[in-house]
Amino acid sequence: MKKALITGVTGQDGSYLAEFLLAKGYEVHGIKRRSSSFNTSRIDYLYQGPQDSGRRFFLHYGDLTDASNLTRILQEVHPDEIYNLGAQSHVAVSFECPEYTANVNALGALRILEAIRLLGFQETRFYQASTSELYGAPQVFPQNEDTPFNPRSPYSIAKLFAYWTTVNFREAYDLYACNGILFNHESSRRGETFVTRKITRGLANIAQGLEQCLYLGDLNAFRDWGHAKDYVEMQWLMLQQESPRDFVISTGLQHSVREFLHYSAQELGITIEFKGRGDREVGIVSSVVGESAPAVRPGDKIIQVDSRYFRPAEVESLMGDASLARQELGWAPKTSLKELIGEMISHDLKEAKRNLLLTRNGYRADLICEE
Ligand code: NDP
Ligand code: GDR
Repeated sequence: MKKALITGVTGQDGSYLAEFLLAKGYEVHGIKRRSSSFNTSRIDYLYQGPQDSGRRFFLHYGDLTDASNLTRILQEVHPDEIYNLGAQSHVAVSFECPEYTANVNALGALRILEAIRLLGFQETRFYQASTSELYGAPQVFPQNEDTPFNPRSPYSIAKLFAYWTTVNFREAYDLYACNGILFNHESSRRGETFVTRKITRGLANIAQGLEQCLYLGDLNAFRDWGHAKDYVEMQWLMLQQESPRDFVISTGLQHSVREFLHYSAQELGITIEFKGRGDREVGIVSSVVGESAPAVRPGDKIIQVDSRYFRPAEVESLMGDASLARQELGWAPKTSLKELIGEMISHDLKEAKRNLLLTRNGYRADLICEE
């Protein structure tokens, strides 16, 4: 039975990858951080108790900033494959915490690669979660494996270090180490502060009357959005090749944040018209059809641009060319943007309805805790 170790197993991709590898028959080990509240909600459904004789999913406490911990876990598990998905993954937050971001995203990758080398695990294969943010402000469209990098945030600068460290360990020590340069991928498990989930969750709450207005930053940024579930399969495939190589994974289509907003609103039967410019821009409801948004009326202001969400340096436009992955790995995205948005809205609408029901029926967390 093959063994995989996943850093960032509690995150969006980590949860899908763990599910995928377990279904393939792997023994899966994940590293989770100690936190004062539960942080395993995305993987709880995969949990197997210590009494389960067929147990193949194991969690270890650890942190990418802690080299001795990582080395010990590697030594104990001796994995065939390591997927380094752990990161401070929020670009805007990286401007607030640049040093921490560098420690986790840049040195974290180095720490794992050094542990592989020092333990003499020459057969262990390593996947690094690289990113389209490396391209930053690209001069070439669409971007592929040969497009020059031009990172524009502490997040992507740290990821650039990890990218080159991965290449360096491949060249210097002959390790099977490769980078997946993944463009944005989303799902109903996406963190709530990334723009897609912020939009689907915010609009669903507004539709049900739980919120009045959604505050957003740059609506004119363009991204190439795919589905996370499709993308983790590629992470695995990259480690199954004869020799290691870096691959771009993307859909090859781009849309603006504004378009994502329109499509999400449409799923709820809401049409929005934009008025004003810059940080004075607002989105007003022009019509509502169907029954998904009972709390919304024409004329409601439900979107407000807020300069607090602008970034010191913005990445305006990204679109990937995944021809190499198409050729070598048989890559083709399975989920369209419309399907992705449909899934996210449907999930967040269900959540909003549940929360509304709890609020209406007098649910009060403080009372329940006191019992
Ligand atoms: P998430 O933010 O959902 O997950 C990040 C994971 O990293 C979480 O499990 C988090 O733990 C963990 N983590 C954070 N800090 C540390 C640390 N110091 N030590 C150990 N673990 C840590 O990200 P995604 O799942 O979306 O992305 C996975 C990887 O892919 C990331 O490296 C990201 O940068 C990269 N990437 C993502 C893309 C995307 O569009 N999703 C595109 C390209 C690259 P906790 O749950 O406790 O916070
Ligand atoms: P990104 O994703 O920075 O591409 O990084 P995010 O969803 O945060 O931003 C995408 C674009 O939307 C604009 N935007 C907003 N973003 C957020 N978060 N909140 C807002 O209110 C808002 N309004 C507009 C942003 O300015 C940006 O242009 C993601 C992460 O998963 C990284 O880890 C990964 O490497 C890249 O995708 C590929």
